Amino acid sequence: MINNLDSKRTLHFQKALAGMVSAALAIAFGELVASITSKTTSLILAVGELIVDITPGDVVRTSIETLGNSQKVVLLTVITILSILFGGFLGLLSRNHPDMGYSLFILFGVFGGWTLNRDPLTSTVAALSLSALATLIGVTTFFLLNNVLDRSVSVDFEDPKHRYANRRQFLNWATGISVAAGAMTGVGRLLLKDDTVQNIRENIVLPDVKEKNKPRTGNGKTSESSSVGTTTPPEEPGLLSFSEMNEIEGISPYITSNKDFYRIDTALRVPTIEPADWNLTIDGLVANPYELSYEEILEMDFVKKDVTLTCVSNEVGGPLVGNAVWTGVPLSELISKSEPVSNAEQLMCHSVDGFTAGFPIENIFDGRTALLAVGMNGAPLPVIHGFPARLVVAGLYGYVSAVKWIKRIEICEWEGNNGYWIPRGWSKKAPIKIASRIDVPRERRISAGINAIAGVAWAPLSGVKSVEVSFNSGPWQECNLGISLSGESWTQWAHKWDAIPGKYEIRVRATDNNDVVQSSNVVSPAPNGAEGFDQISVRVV
Ligand SMILES: Nc1nc2c(c(=O)[nH]1)N[C@H]1C(S)=C(S)[C@@H](COP(=O)(O)O)O[C@H]1N2
Ligand SMILES: [Mo]
Repeated sequence: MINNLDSKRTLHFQKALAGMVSAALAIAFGELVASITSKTTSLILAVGELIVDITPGDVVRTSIETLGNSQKVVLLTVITILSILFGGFLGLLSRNHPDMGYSLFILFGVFGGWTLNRDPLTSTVAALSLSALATLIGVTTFFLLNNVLDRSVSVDFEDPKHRYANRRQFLNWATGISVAAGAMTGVGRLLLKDDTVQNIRENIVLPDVKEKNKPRTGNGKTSESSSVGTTTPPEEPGLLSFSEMNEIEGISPYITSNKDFYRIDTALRVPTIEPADWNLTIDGLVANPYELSYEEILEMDFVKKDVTLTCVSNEVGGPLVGNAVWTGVPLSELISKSEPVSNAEQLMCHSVDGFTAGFPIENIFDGRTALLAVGMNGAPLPVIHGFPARLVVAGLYGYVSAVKWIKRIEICEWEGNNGYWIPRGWSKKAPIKIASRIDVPRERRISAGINAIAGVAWAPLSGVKSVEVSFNSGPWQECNLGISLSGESWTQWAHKWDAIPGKYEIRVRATDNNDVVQSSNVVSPAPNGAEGFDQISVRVV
């Protein structure tokens, strides 16, 4: 009797195992194929994309918009585990309802194919073939394993020797298939490390720039990559040079290096694009739609501009902001050439991975920097920042403007045409709000004496006029400002503090060149950007 119960439980476990192993093999096949060819994405990624897409905007809009790299890995891992567990469930189900087990397995494959087909980089043919093959492999494995099991059951109580032999045979199979699935996934991961695009990128030489930023000196970190002129910057009282500012330990450098620049996007796998296979289409409400290749873009006249880019999801004091030197072609030239017609109101920009962002067409003609950028801090755009080309529009949050891996600029009307984040609860018009951040001191305990309080502030497009700090809600005290080359980029600020022992709450606020003072209202990032004063607590000992 005990023996009977025991083997029943074992059988359940084995049925579940058969389902899990079969699902794992099908998934692993999908991973392997997706890494061999760029014609399709993987089944797991496709399901991940579906989840990111359908997540209701107002529930988790912030967490999805700012989905970090580690969260992406967690998401994909959870999907993989759940899919394998579902396979286990189908295994159990097939014990009493084999037809249902197999049908659901196939349906699972159909669902996978449907999600694959949604992926903008996967053609319908590729989606159908991959999902059909993966399902076939999964179902066949499931069938074979079930057969081995059923054989072991039929002889179960007659001859223990047989039983064990069959059980061992089943476990050997299950182990073998698991190892095969693991190996397929592993090989896939290795193949994915393909650095063709990275190599192409590294060998690109960006052309020289005709129009330059105003001269700047002093910042050793950026002298190579940014436009260094011949005159020295104006010696305004109260303005600290770049080198003086950058000497303050812990302050954000005036130029954020490519490796330190924040990254935000919905891409679960970074699009890798060979410039030779790529072009940019400008069409829609225009008299002269046209296409541009990467080569053609490199032959145009380039400009180089410092622009601060920030994410609407950045919390007060948060890290999702950076200032870089962008090289590229003014959008005003590119769009004028397409001859927009009279009801042209919006640039709807599409990326190769299906992301979209739209902003008013007047923003490219109102004098601000609005670029099709191919260079970042003197180098071709890093792959994660949109190689081969992206948009950078001063004064607008990234989600309405800064499309990476761009492939199309569609000129359209304002009404009825919405970018990716708009139906998900974010504002359609999204100018960057005035903000300031305390970078220094980083420690919560500092020693008495002279200390620096320092950070960055931004207020596109007018620029930062002044920054003040306040101790324990006391009077606002004016800070020293660093040099800022235009209102489009941030300004470093610093305050020399002769600290005496005690506990301090330190707050910062900025004022822009239109005399707009940063407000103390606390506002969360959704729907159009955070507000409030950044604040730190320090103890002076
Ligand atoms: N293709 C694509 N471009 C995109 C996004 C995206 O999800 N996909 N996110 C936008 C958002 S929300 C921001 S804040 C900026 C961030 O650019 P970065 O990663 O280079 O800092 O890219 C924008 N461009
Ligand atoms: Mo963003």
